[in-house]
Amino acid sequence: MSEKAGTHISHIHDADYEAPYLEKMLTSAALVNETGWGLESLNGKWNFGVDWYDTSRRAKWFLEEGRDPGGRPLPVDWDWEAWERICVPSCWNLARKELRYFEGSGVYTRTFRYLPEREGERAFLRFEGSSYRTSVFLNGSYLGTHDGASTPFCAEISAVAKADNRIVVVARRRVDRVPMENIDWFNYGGIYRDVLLLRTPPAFIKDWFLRLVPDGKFQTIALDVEAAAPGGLPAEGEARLRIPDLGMELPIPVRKGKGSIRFSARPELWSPGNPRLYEIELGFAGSAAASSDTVSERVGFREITVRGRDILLNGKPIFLKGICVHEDHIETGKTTDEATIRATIAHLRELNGNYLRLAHYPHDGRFARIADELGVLLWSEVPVYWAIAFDNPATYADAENQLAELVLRDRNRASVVIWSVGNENDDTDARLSFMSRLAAKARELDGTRPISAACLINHEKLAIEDRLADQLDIIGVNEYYGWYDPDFSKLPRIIENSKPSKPVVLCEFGGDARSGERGSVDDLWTEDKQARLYEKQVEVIGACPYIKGTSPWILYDFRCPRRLNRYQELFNRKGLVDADRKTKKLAFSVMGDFYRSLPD
Ligand code: GCB
Repeated sequence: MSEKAGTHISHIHDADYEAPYLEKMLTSAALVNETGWGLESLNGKWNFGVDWYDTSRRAKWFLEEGRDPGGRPLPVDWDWEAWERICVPSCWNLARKELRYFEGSGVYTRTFRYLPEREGERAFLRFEGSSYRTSVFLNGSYLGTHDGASTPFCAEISAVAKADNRIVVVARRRVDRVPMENIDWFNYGGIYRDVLLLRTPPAFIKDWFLRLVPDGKFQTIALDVEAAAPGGLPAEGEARLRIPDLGMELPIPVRKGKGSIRFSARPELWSPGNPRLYEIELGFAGSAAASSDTVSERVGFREITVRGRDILLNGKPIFLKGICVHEDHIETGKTTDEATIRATIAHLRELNGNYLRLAHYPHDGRFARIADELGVLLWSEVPVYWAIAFDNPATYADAENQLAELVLRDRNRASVVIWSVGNENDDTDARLSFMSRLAAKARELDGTRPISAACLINHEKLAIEDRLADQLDIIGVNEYYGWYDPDFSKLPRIIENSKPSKPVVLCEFGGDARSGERGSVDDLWTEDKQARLYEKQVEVIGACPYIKGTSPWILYDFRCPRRLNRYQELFNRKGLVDADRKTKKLAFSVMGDFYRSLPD
C-alpha cells in the first residue's frame, strides 16, 4: 500500500471505504426463526435521508460524532430528526416523485425502547426484505451488511442494545449481483418488508425442518432441529415435539446444536383440495439454561415427487394449473400485505388454477403461509436472472446465500413444491457450473422437493435442449411463439422434436395487450391478439404428453422501465389483468376455460 500524505482525509479519499463493511456479512448462517419469547414490530415512520454518494458509510455517520474531543460542535452533514419521515416498510420510489428512479443509498433511522423482560434474554433484529445491500448499525456499533433484495436476515443486538436505542440502516443498489442491472421489472429500493425485534432465551431453536419423508408410503415424518447457545455456540439439551392431533409427543436429544428424529405417523395429507394443517409445538430446554424456548406453527404434510414424465402429489399425477405473478403493485411496489396476497389467490381460483409461479425472486414470507392455508402450490425462485456474472465467485456466493435464506425461511411450508434456481440464462459453461452448484445446494438444504429452472429453447435446433436439464427434476421452459417470434408454427415442431425424459413445465408464454385496446386478432397490443395467442397456445399444450404444468406470463401488468412504447408506457402489459389488479383482459377467460377443461 502506498504512503498516504498528511493531506489524506479517509472519507473523501478512500476508494475502498466499503471493504471493511464487507468483512462482516449477515448471511443465512445468522438467520433466526421468527418465533421465540416475543416479537415486536419496528415498522412505522422512520427518518430518511437520500444519500446520493454513500456519504453515510464513507464518513461513518453511524458513530454520531457530532462533537470534537473538547466537546465543541462539529459541522456534520446528517441531521436525523430533521429528515423527512418515511414509512417502513415501503419502497422509497413511490414515496415522492423525485425518488421514482433513485438508485443511490437511502439512510433510515429511528429510536426504540428495549427492556429485557426475562433473565438472560437475547435480542435480534430481523429484516424480512431490504433492497439490495443493507448495512445495519445500532448505538454507534456496526452489526453487519446483507446482500440480496428479497430474503430475510438477522443481526443479534444483545451486546449493544440499551433502554434507548438508535438504529441506522443504509440500503443501496448493487448493479453487478443477483440480479444484475438489466432486468425486466422495476428495481424498487429501501426497507420494503417488515422489521422485527425478536426476544429469545439464552439457548433457543434457531432453525427446524419438519416434513413427510418422500418414500411413497406417507407414514414417516422427519424432524431436524438446530439450537443455538450464547456466544454463537451450539446448544446441548433436549427438544420436544408435540403434534396434538396426531397424539404425538416426542423428545429429541440435541447434541452440539443438532437433533434429528424420524417417527411413524399417518397424517391426513395436505393438498389443494384438502389443505390440512397440523398445529405443532417445538420446545427446547438447554442443559445450561433455566428457561426454555417454544416454537408454535401450523404445518402440512404432503409428498411431491417426479416419476418419469409425471409430477406426483401424494403419489398421484397432477397438472400444475398456474400463472406467474410479480410482487409489483401499482401503489405499493414490492411491499405487500395479506389482503393483496389473498386477492391474488382469489384471481388464481377464478382461473380454475391450483398453482402460482412466484417470479423472479422470493416473495414476501406471508405468501407461502397463506398458500399453505388456502391450498395453493408454489414455485419459488431466486433471481439468477438473465446474464448475471456467472464467472464471478462473489456473485455465486451471493446467489447461494439468497437460495439458502429462501429455503430456510420456507422449507416447512407444504405449499412450496418447486425450488427454481434461475430464469432464462444462456447455456454457457460458466452458467452450467454456477447453476449446477446451486441445484446441488438446494438439494443439500432440502432433499424433499423437485428442483427446476426456467430454461430457454434451442432456437436453432427448434428443440427443448439445455445442458442444465440434467441437473433438474422438472424442466422449466419459457417460449414466446406468436409474440417475440411471430411464427407460431415453430411451437408444435419443437414439441414434436423434443423427447424429454422428465416432466416439462411451460413456465412462461404470452404477449402484451393494453387493457381496453381492441382490434383484429392480428393487431399488436390488442386484447384480441392476446386472446387468440392464448387460444393457440393452449391447443398445442393440451395435446402435448409431457407438459405437466403451465404458468403463462403473467397475472398482472407490472412496472418496467424498459418498456417505452405508447401502449406500454413503462409497464410490461402481458398481464391477463391490468395493473389495477381488477380489470380482466379477454385472454383471462381463455386460460380459465382451459384449466376448467383439465381433470383435477
Ligand atoms: C421473459 C422473462 C420475463 C419477462 C418476459 C417478457 O422471458 O422471463 O421476466 O418479463 O419474458 O415480457 O418479455
